Amino acid sequence: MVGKVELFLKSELEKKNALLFVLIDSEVSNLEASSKLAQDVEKIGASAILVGGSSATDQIEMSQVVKGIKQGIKIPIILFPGNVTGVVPDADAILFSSLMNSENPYFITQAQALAAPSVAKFGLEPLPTAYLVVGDGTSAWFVGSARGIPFEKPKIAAAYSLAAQFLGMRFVYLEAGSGAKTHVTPEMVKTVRRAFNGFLIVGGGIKDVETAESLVKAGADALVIGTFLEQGGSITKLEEITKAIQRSK
Ligand code: 1GP
Repeated sequence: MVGKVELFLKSELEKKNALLFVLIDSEVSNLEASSKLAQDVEKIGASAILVGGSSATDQIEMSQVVKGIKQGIKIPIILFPGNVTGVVPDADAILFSSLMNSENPYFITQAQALAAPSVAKFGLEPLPTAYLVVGDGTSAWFVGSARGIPFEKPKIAAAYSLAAQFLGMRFVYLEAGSGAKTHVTPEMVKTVRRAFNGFLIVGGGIKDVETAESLVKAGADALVIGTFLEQGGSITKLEEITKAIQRSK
């Protein structure tokens, strides 16, 4: 069933061409910094805040960060869990993801089964997502036991995305990994775009206007940016990126 957050993202996409999601890792930013950051990025046009990541495992801290952020913003908070510990109350939705190219079935269906009752209990809107890890050497790749899709094999990513669509998933997240040295190629995004009809999220290693524009031109619906801000990137520069992707389709 399509819920409020998914409808909101779709309506944003009609207005904005492509969306910016900002990732807040609750283990990197403290509560105060996270709340301020969320407010700042909402002002410059971000459409959602993702909270989580593969190394964010302190559920209590994450819960406090989500609660704290929620008070100051109107855009949705979407959980981005790396494990069952990434499911906390007070968020609006969750990327209910299967790491389809994991070698460990735990990350394909078992964590999901363990987490599903809490998702229902907390009233989180599940966004059915194929999480595809591209390349290797990142935390998402290591923690998720992913057999990373090679950057230069876009057809493999497209095949997984088509399989995701056939399985009823409405979101694909092409993930190079947080702080990745190499971002997903526009060629891969283009190939996936041709195969997959749903909402296409791309993230990992994006930190400049040129890259962001090329990924959106290739067909990304939303870009996720995290490390750029964690490493002191300015809101002004993020605003430039946001403006560029909102006009570059
Ligand atoms: C990581 O795709 C997200 O899961 C964001 O990546 O931290 O490299 O921006 P960065």
